[in-house]
Amino acid sequence: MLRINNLEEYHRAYERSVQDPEGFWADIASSFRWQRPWDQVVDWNFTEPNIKWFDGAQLNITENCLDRHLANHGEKTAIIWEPNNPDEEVRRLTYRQLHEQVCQFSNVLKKNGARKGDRICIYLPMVPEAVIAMLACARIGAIHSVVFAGFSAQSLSDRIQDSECCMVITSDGAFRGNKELPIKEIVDQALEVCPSVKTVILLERTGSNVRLVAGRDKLWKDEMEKVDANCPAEIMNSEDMLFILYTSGSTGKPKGVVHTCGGYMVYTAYSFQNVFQPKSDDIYWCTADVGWITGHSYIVYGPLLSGATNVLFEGIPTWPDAGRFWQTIDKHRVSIFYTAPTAIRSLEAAGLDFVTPYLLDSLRILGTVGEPINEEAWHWYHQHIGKGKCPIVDTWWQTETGGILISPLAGITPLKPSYATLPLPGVQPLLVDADGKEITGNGVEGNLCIRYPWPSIIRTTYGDHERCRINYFATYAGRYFTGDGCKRDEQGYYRITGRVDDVMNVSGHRIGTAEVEDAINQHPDIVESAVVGYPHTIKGQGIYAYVICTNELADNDLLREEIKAVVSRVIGPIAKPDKIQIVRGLPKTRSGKIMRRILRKVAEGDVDNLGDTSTLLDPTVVEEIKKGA
Ligand code: 7RM
Repeated sequence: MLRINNLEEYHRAYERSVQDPEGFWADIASSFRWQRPWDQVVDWNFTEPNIKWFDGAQLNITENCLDRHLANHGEKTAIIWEPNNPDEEVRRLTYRQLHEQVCQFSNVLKKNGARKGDRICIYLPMVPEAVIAMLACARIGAIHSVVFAGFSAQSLSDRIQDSECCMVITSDGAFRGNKELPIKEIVDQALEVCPSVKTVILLERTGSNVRLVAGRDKLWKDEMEKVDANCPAEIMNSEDMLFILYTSGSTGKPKGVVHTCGGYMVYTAYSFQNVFQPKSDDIYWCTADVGWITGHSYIVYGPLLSGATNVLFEGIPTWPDAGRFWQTIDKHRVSIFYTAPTAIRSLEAAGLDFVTPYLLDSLRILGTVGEPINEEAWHWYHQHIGKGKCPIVDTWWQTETGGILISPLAGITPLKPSYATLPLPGVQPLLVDADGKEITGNGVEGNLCIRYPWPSIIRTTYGDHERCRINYFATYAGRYFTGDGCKRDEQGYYRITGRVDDVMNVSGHRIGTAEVEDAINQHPDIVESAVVGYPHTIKGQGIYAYVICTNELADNDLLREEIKAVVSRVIGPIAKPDKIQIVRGLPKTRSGKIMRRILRKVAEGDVDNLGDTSTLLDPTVVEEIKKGA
């Protein structure tokens, strides 16, 4: 693995990755275990798009995550599981134990009819079995589709149906702070409309009473007893699908982003090692959920490929109190800590009394991901958590990029608060204007594109390649378009300023405005709605909904509560609007398009700078909206 050790090596690696990308990536890839070498390093065009990395090569990613480590550090701890309740016992799994569990559960999957290429849905809380289930799928060549266990039954069934999963791996319930979620009930409800699912494997986590459907539902522990732990890894082609992960776009329902085996393996390991610069005795903790891409790439694959020791956290940052993160860092002597700006801001707001009881002296490196970090939060994190001595890696990337594309390398790249700084070697960013013309030079701002593929770039959106083309490759011909706005400062450092499309980022969660509108419109009293994001001090963005009702209602507050309940039921609590304004009309152009720019301005409270409203069909609606804001 080509590990960069200083700034000069970074510049040299970067230069080589541009001059000779194939040689560069071939060298990196050569440090993995392949069953057969590749015929070609990369073969690509961004027109169809058709992108292949290490084509012709054969491998299994789990041999690289597990088997490869057994000879020299099988007894090293792979996972330290910190339960929701700090008084419950911690679980530890060595690489050898994890390997054994994964092999055994792979046999459970096979015994229940799962085969290479089948899609398997995983809907689990943050327990070691979530990691075991993902790796077991990968071991037998089944494609995992992890759904965050905070999503509703409808969101779950949409995802299961879209990729026709044959199996769901889930639990009875989930502990989240002082709440207990009825996971199995949600699955049962979802499966009423999912005929493709023949088997449910149920992990007992909370011990709550659940109904088992005869012939369909089987207990994890019973199934494990029926099989042994000997399971050779399925031989996969480099471009075989590894997983599908659903993410929100600017239109329609969430789409299934597809990642494939070889390139994803090479890039997650490479980026993990270079961004976080882990040493063999580091304790690494990424606070994301495995239901998001951050959990896939930087809890499961990147760290395990690198033989790291990984903390897996079941709980939430604010329970039993807002000191939970800091207490847990001391408890496990965490040295690399990776979290989201929204968590930092909410813990900052809780006050230093929750921080000062803890030493935090094990920390060496800090990271952030998911949304822009404001300077204020950056300094608080740096000073009060890192005690002024830990570099912060502000890592920019996306579900579609598979791994971190722009970030400092810890301890190597000079930092600049709120800047993701420089691209990793192999990543070629460019800024374009609205017409797609490249903006060259420094001290500029534009839309962020990438001009050359990297190994973990999205391959397709499941079942709908055209959508992948339109979303990412058609806006600017020959470029991958990220959907983000971006500044490049005088020094050439990048700062991602946020989405330029109709995707919101609420507490680091990606939510499409269209999805929320569709959910709101399910309320019987709503005729039409328009949703925009607005600046929110803790969440980064809040959700602002403008709604038109069928007729005047007696109780508007009741309506607001009902709308929130509908959105929770249809999507999940993370998509609940923060503000709901009842309006009589929406600002539309003569062609019927909603002018979201105006709605965003009003939601921001900037009602005096609405810009040109002359193309509006009925300018009086704007006056009314301004008054009602
Ligand atoms: C990893 C992840 C992707 C969107 C992306 C950005 C935003 C992510 C940063 C960031 C500023 C960052 N995947 N984003 N990281 N914005 N600075 N360091 O979050 O698919 O869920 O979201 O998140 O807008 O396009 S994601």
